[in-house]
Amino acid sequence: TIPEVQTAAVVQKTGGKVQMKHDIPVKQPDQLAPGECLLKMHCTGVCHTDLHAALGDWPVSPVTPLIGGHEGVGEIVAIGKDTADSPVKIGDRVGVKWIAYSCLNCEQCRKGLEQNCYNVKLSGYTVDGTFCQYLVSWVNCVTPIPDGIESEEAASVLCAGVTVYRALKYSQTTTHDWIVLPGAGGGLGHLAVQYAKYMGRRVIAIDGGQEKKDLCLKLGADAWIDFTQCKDITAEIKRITGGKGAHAAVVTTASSSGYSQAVDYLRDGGKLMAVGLPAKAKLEASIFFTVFKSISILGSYVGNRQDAIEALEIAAAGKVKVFYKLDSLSQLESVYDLMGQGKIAGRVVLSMRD
Ligand code: 8ID
Ligand code: ZN
Repeated sequence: TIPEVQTAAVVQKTGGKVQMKHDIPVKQPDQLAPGECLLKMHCTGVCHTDLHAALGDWPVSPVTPLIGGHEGVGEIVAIGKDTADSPVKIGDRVGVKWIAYSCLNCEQCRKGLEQNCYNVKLSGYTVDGTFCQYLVSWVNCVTPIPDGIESEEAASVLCAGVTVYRALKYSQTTTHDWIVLPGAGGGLGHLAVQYAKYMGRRVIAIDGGQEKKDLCLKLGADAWIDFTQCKDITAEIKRITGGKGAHAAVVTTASSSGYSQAVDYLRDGGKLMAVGLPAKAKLEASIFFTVFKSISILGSYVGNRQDAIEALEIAAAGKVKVFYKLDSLSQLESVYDLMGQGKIAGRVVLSMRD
């Protein structure tokens, strides 16, 4: 049976605290529109994007009251009546990603750029997200979770995994190329290390502190640089790469400092994949050397449905593992505190199972 109300983690006003609310209405099966489905959530990862949303520090504001969260896994318990050609059915385990809904009919969708759909809905930003027990989603936009991967393991693949998988896929690098990963010890970064190694790249991991160093090296990074200690990151990367610099960088830091030397440490023809979303920062790069070195700077924004399926398949095959600490939904506020201080190695996943 589907309850009338549920528990969710709510931010009333951006910048405020997270409150656990126990009286949030659950949309009942007969209220679902065609194409909608209702999920009973198992768990959700906590992404740094959720913290940006809770703080309201981005140039585009989220809805309030805000139920955040956008890397969740649950089970379909109802589908709206008159839903035609649903690719999923009641009982299926599915994932919800940042792109809650894309129309699949506009120019961007037709080109496969579903992230940039003109009618997009964003989980935990423009529509309710996964920090709840029951969530309305859309049958065409949920991601089927393959057998052979636990929900808790799959959750963070749906944002962190998909995002770095796509950034690497479009980095125009090849086997044995050097990729620099600033933010390598964080949620996105630690998966980037693994997807990059799976793709046969050589990885220079950059982050701070012993725990993240141990994690990155355990996950297969070829070299490590501690940004809190290294005086000259460009020189160190040049040294590691035999004087030439790296072929690409996938920057996943939530602060702008991770971007600062990228154009300097890339070799000629290098690609800078911009992924991390510091609040108000500008990208600082020498125009002269961007041109003179034929550098490409590319923004990479989550991924489409196909990217999600591919990223999950690789994880379900055991090639990439989410390093996570399991907690309960009620701990979200303290997770944000640690995240803000850069103290989380890997991810935190919150359980909604009873
Ligand atoms: O589609 C996208 N482009 C997308 C998708 C998902 C998330 C973008 N993001 C954005 C988030 O909004 C956030 O701004 O990517 C950023 C990273 O998200 P995350 O991986 O969830 O955050 P985290 O777990 O806090 O990891 C960030 C890591 O960066 C390190 C920190 O120590 C932490 O481990 N870091 C920082 I902050 N400054 C650094 C620096 N200068 C640094 N590492 C190296 N050099
Ligand atoms: Zn995210």
